[in-house]
Amino acid sequence: GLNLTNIQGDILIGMKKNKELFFFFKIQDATAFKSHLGANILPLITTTTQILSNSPQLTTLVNIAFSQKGLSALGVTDNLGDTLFFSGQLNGSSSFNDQLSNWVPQFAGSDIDGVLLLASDTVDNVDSTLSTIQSSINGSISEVYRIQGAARPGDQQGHEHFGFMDGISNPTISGFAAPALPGTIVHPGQAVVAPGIILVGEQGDPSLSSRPAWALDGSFLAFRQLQQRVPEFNKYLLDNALSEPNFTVQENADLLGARMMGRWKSGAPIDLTPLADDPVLANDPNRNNNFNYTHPTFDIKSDQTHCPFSAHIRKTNPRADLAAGFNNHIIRAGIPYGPEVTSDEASASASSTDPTLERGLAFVAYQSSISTGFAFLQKAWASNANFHTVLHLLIHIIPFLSRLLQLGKWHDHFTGKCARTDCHSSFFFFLCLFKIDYSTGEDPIIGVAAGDGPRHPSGLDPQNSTRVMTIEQDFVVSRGGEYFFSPSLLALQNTLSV
Ligand code: N7H
Repeated sequence: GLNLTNIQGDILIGMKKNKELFFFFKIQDATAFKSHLGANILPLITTTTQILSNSPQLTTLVNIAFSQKGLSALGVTDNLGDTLFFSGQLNGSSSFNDQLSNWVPQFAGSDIDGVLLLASDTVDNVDSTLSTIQSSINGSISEVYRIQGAARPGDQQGHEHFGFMDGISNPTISGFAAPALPGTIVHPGQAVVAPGIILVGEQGDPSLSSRPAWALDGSFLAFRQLQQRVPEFNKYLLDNALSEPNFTVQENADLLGARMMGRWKSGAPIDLTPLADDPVLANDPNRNNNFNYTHPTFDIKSDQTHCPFSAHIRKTNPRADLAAGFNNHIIRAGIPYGPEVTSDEASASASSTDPTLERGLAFVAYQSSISTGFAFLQKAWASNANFHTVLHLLIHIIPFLSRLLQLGKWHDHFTGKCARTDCHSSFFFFLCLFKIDYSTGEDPIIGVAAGDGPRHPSGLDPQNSTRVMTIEQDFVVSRGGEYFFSPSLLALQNTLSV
């Protein structure tokens, strides 16, 4: 079984507190820091077991993770077997279509050796734990940058800045669920993946053979500071409200937002409730994740009446769309940062240009391989306008081949009996294969087009699934980030602090 006292608490279950500080640091004195890491920080590190036992003395939860630079500074020469981690996020930034001019200078620099994650109910608790750590480690690390994350106030708690409930769907790993441990119950529809998809060195780790032994039960933490342009997002929804009959403009704007996300703001999945929000469904953990885009009498390869292919949650977890299954899973553990939208911002100007009002998501994803996890979801799925296009081609290629075998049925295709509605009008079948509107387009939430140009998601309009919408401006802007390794407690003790 898994050794849950050896696994840092944020990885499998999340620290789930209303305040979380990300304290990015540089190691100033490696020898001194190593001894403090073992003597002063290690005893404060919150394990998975401690979070599951919900022990009341856990006022502030503490986790720590290191960048490749940090491991090198500590004299660790082993290669952890993850090329993106090894080269650092800055080196790969162009492959995300990130604009470096938007990067926070500290992420674009070379000083970040590690990050302390401190989570608690209040900022005061977080600050006092940070000062305890700082005074005990005696200047052996210095602050490079910090992000104070905070759950949104009032009834928006648990919702991210666009207003959508977050943190509903995360995979769990096999061998973790235990009836006696309430936090580990598997809910209907939740993906259960091999432990090595999230934890390095465990069964199912795609690079199992290239890991140093001490890396066992660690996980790669992909951190991104993702700014959200909330007034611009809301304005786009209103300006481009859909045209469902008998809906008000606001209802048609909300519908567009729900179709971009794949969930209503409450969290109810549109695959189960396509045209109206359902807060009761949203709050039922046995139903709110129990869908996979299949429906009786429904062609999953073409039908977007329930959920568009381009919707954020369908792009980043295509569920039954990929019938053969896939190993591209991450566990998300982020938290919002920044202030609420002010009335000024929300009014006519609808712009978020004041840097003191920056808000967004302190995005955290855990996985055993950044290239099959976070980077794959972002690049191969979210930002890839053609993700799902392959599926569309397949549904044409397969009937095409089968028609070649049953020549008598060729006729069906040209007379409109082909399953694809948008194929009917097409006289020449092969032209249909190359029709540009088979492109699903980018994820309207987090997708970024090449050169940061306009995005063109399709499928958002339930009245016309081939309609392509143009989004000139990104609603989520990468302000940069870094890749870290969150080691096991044994590794902190026996490898990193000696
Ligand atoms: Fe996303 N959002 O509020 O708009 N995300 N996300 N995400 N996301 C999800 O199902 C959001 C980002 C995933 O299993 C929900 O738990 C925002 C990145 C995955 O069905 C909401 C940002 C990546 C899922 C948001 C952002 C992902 C998911 C629905 C950036 C990976 C689960 C709540 C500012 C590259 C999909 C839920 C599933 C869900 C939002 C970023 C991935 C509301 C605002 C960068 C895998």
